[in-house]
Amino acid sequence: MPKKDKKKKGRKEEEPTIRKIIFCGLDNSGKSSYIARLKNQAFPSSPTTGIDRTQYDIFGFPILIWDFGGQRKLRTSYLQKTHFFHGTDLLFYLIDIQDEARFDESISYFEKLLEIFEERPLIFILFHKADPDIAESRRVLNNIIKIKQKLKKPLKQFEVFYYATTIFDYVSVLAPFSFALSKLLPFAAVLESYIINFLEQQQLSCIILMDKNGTALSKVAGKPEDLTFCEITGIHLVQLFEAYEKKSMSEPKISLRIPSPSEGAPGGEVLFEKLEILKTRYYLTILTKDVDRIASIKDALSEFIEGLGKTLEISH
Ligand SMILES: Nc1nc2c(ncn2[C@@H]2O[C@H](COP(=O)(O)OP(=O)(O)OP(=O)(O)O)[C@@H](O)[C@H]2O)c(=O)[nH]1
Ligand SMILES: [Mg+2]
Repeated sequence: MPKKDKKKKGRKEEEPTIRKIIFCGLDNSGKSSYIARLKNQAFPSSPTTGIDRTQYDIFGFPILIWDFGGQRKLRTSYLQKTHFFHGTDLLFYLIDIQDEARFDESISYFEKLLEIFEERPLIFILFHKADPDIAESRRVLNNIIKIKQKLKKPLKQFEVFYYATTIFDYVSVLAPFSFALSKLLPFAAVLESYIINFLEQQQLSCIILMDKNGTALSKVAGKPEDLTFCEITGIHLVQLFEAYEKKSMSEPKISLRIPSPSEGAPGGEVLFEKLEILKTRYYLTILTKDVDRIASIKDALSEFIEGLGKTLEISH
């Protein structure tokens, strides 16, 4: 569970709180590919030969990601050297949902891992390789039910979240990670209430704050369909702006009018803003259905963004 680092002697300021997220699962389950997709990096060309550690900063707040290579001899060694797992806040466990022949092997490894934890991390189980053409198939859905049933008992004492993911659907990769961050970041609740306040004040349909990889750090919406619409639109705009950034091109001011195709369907005006907080780029996607109020929303936006930066700097 989240913990505060100890103060070091002779230092007035507290060290930043560090969160540890670990990725486990059998070899070939797709852990490194999932992490690479999350960070918009090249896919790995070979299996992980040990533990790959990387740092992911959110508003200057360090998150350590540990990718535990899953080959058999590595798994055996982790189960003997359990100190690797100390201080874990959150565990992502990936199961290749297409590899039926290895379900029992994966469940057995997972059960052994669960026995190691004295402090109980949050558990995110990813039914991975649920590729778009098979995600809704009877085979995959049945496999998910079967595995969940088998894990019920060993997971009794844990808080667990399940997702079906695939590297071929970027939103499926981002969704569990965004939710995981909202569970770990101490300022998530403050940030969310600040954003809800603006949503209500301006009668907006949705607001999403993303980092430069498109990971949602906070998202609020009245209706789930508006959230999905805004999320997909926002992710693509983030990628567009990041591509401009790489070529050192200055980005345009974006305001997109996307009319609803039918009564009640998502649509409206999308405002998109790049922000700089603690020297890092973040992006704000806003959806309103009341296009006549665009001018007054834009007027209020700069104050909202300024307050957002302050909220985050203070909570940090
Ligand atoms: N169809 C499909 N293949 C995937 C997906 N994610 C990863 N793969 C493939 O699965 C294989 C293994 O991926 P890795 O990311 O190296 O697996 P890993 O879990 O890190 O494996 P180890 O490092 O050995 O533990 C690669 O060929 C990937 O291209 C997915 O969502 N769908
Ligand atoms: Mg790997």
